[in-house]
Amino acid sequence: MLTVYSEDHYLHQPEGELYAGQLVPPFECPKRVEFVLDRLRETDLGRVVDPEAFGEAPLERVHDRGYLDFLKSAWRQWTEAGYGHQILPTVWPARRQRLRIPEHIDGKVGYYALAAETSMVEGTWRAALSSAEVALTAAKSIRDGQGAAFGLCRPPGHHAAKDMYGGYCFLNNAAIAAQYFLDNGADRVAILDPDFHHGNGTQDIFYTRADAFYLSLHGEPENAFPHFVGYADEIGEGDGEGFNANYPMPPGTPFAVWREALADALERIGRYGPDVLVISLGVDTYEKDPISFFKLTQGDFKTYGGMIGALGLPTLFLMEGGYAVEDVGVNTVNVLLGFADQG
Ligand code: SP5
Ligand code: ZN
Repeated sequence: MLTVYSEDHYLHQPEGELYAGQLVPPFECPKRVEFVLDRLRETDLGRVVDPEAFGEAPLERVHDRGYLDFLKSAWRQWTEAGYGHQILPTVWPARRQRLRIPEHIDGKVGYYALAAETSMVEGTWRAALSSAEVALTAAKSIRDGQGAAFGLCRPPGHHAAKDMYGGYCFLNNAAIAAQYFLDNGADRVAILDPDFHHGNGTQDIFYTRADAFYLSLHGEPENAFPHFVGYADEIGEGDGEGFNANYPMPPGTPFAVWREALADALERIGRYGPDVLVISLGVDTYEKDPISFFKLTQGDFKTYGGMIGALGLPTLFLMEGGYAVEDVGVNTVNVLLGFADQG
């Protein structure tokens, strides 16, 4: 299986993450992908290549132009305001306020942010753009006939909506890749999201459409980020009704329960009959993940990779979350190895 990877992710290294009332070293850090790369090389899963440039057109298919311009210019505006540290939101359009875009960068940041744990720095835009190009390059290899590919994306993407960043995400790599498939010959795409967190951004982008079926297994919103979306009764709207499926699960959920949800999701994907499957591959479902509450073991990742492989679909894996840094490589590559055994 081909892996696509860019060193540009090093350009995104925030000073700290707002967590439990403190600035702590970011959970979402470069070491995560270093461990994945090391593990890929140990297991000779296949070649690792650099991404190609795609420009901004594929991003505009998913994101607002104004939002992209904000991401590109936020650091300049922030420093022009006299600020010398990472960009963090401090204010939001709360209930009964107006959704106008303010002029001052403080207002703009609050308008476009969906959470405050995610900081931006000077290189964030470049890193996010390269991460999307990693996803697009891997997608292109599948369009050109490969059965599977892995985009080692960092920063991740599934929390980024049409016009919002947060949850460590800026550009929605999975949505951009799915839209790329639809724009290049696919009629239907399924996006399966086994990351511990609900992919609010991906759900939002495809919520009213039938050409992309989004299915997510995640920590229930009552107890897990992003807290305000991800309930089981969110089934899509209009043309999209029936093409969104959420499987929220409570603290302590073991693999025996989680795999039943996965089996159900895979069965629904099989019935949908997509031309291609995109996997938002977060491994923060791991029992030792520091910010999550499912109980998957290392071997479980291989098992569920095999379950996905048994579908027999062209499959694009894109890296999302996973914060038990030293085990992220083994867990991620276990999914790919399990998939390849079944493929
Ligand atoms: C891509 C991805 O996995 N993003 C996750 C973003 C989560 N950010 C908020 C984390 C808040 C964690 N609070 C958990 C309390 C555990 N004691
Ligand atoms: Zn996650």
